Amino acid sequence: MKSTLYTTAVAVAFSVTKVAAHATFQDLWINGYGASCARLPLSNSPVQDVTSKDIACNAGTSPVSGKCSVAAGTTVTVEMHQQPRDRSCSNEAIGGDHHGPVQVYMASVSDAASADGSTASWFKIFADTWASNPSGSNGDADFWGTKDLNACCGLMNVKIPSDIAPGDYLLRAEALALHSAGSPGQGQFYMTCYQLTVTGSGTAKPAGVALPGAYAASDPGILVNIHAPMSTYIAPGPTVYSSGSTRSAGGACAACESTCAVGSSPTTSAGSGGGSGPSTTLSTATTTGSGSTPTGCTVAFPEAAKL
Ligand SMILES: [Cu+2]
Repeated sequence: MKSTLYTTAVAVAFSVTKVAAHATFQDLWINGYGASCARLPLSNSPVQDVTSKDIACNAGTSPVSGKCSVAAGTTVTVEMHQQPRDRSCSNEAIGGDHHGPVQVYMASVSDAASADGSTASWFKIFADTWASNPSGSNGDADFWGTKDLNACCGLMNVKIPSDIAPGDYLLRAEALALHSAGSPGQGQFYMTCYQLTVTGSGTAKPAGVALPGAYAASDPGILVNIHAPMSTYIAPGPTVYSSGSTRSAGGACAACESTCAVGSSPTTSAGSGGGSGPSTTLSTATTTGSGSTPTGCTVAFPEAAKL
């Protein structure tokens, strides 16, 4: 599939060959506004070597200049598509029966605009993994995080824990596609790191794990045949941090997952800002500093250039 070029920056970032079905996490929505603080992957190809540094923030990515400011406790929304900003809900966010868990991590860093994710300490803040489908006969028919992404046009809500200390963080969204994972090394990881500055008065500094380090190719959630009946699924990595959140696979789309669309009004969500923002296009949210603009982002994504 040929990708449409949107902006110079995005076009350059996605200029390599695309493969249908594969996908990338792209924009981040904060209080209903799109924000650009993603270290966009250079292609939509997966990372499969869990011992590679690429498992942290995808292959070949570099820090970007923007940081997204977000209050602790805010529910943000990550967005995945096969092609850059292909928001057509008729195209699956991640296609090709790429079923598997969606998990999100954070790592406290001194400067999100320069931090190396492969040396960071990651704690898991969110998981939407697997649930049995009583009317299905195998794992393919069961409920998965990636199916929720597809059902919600690529959007998934993730709460930033309320109690974490303010400061810079990397936020890492990960989808793991398990369609070929019955063979070693064939689990497909799709991840993007976002650069955040978290505000608030929390004090928690959750213990983390290393990526690479926390995953092994033989983990039961990575080396697994989902084409057979499944009675359980153990997602890779540590347990979700106590103030993090989980979502039951197969649940309904909610809040931004249902309402965040280009040109729509922002929906009020937890955290500050958002409630009375402009109702025109999201590009108006690029302006910061007035009372009606969101507090969520320092750089809004350039929808006007695209649409
Ligand atoms: Cu694939």
